[in-house]
Amino acid sequence: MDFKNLIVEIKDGVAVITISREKALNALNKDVISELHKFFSTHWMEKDFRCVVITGAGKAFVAGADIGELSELDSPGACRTAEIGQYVMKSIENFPCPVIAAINGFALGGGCELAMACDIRIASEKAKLGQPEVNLGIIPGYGGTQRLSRLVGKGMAKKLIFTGDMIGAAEALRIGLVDEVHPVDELMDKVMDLAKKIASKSAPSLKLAKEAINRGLDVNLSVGCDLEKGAFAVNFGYADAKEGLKAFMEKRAPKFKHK
Ligand code: CO8
Repeated sequence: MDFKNLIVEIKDGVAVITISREKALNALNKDVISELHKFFSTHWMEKDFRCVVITGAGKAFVAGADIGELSELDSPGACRTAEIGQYVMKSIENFPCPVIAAINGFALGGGCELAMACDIRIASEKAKLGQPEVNLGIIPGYGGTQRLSRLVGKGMAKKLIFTGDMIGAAEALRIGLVDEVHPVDELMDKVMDLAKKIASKSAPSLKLAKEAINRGLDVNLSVGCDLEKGAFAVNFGYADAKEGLKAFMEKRAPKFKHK
């Protein structure tokens, strides 16, 4: 698949997507959004990888939506732009394998929203995160008002969104916006270790676990446990479940076929 703004490398069961629009700190313009859409909507039945990593080229993860493009929008245009961007964020959130954000630098506005649509966020010590939209007289539009409060709680989300302040990686870790922080030169090794470990598990069980967690967060505990029960039952229809359980009984490592 040919992209102008994404570099995609697939190795050891992991697809690494590097957003590469360095002159604008990887800002999400229409082309980047459309290429992300292309990747996440056409790889549903992918056999070559079982985990995805998203990172940015240069000193930024993603410094936001493209401000030049935003400055041209009227109200219907803003609605459509938010709709398309949110659709892409949801396609990442619902992608049938785990997606890790490797936050190498600035993750601001739409960049922070992109990271929040991923399953796990790992940051470098130099990362800076925030929702600075109020500084531009606008609000987040790619799900930030919704996902940030779910991740860090209502008060902290309001503080970040109302002030537009950037926070460093240590503070992001403290409030639960990122899950791990590593020195800059170790970031990708740590992320790849985690991604390869995840990719070594059974693909159907990763997919079912991701679905159960995501859907469960939108419903009450009792309905969530019902969802889990259904997913648990479905899981037993896959050969990998038989293999994993059998391998334990036979005191050997499982050989998952991802089906
Ligand atoms: N959009 C477009 N260009 C950008 C962006 C951006 N978000 N961020 C940086 N750039 C460009 C700069 O204009 C500059 O270009 P040039 O060299 O041509 O002047 C280049 O990238 C390098 O940037 P700086 O020189 O500013 O680099 P610094 O290291 O001095 O500063 C910062 C880095 C602090 C990250 C700074 O660039 C900055 O503040 N950027 C804007 C951050 C921001 O406000 N992001 C939020 C944008 S709004 C948003 O994301 C809304 C999401 C929802 C949209 C919903 C659709 C309706």
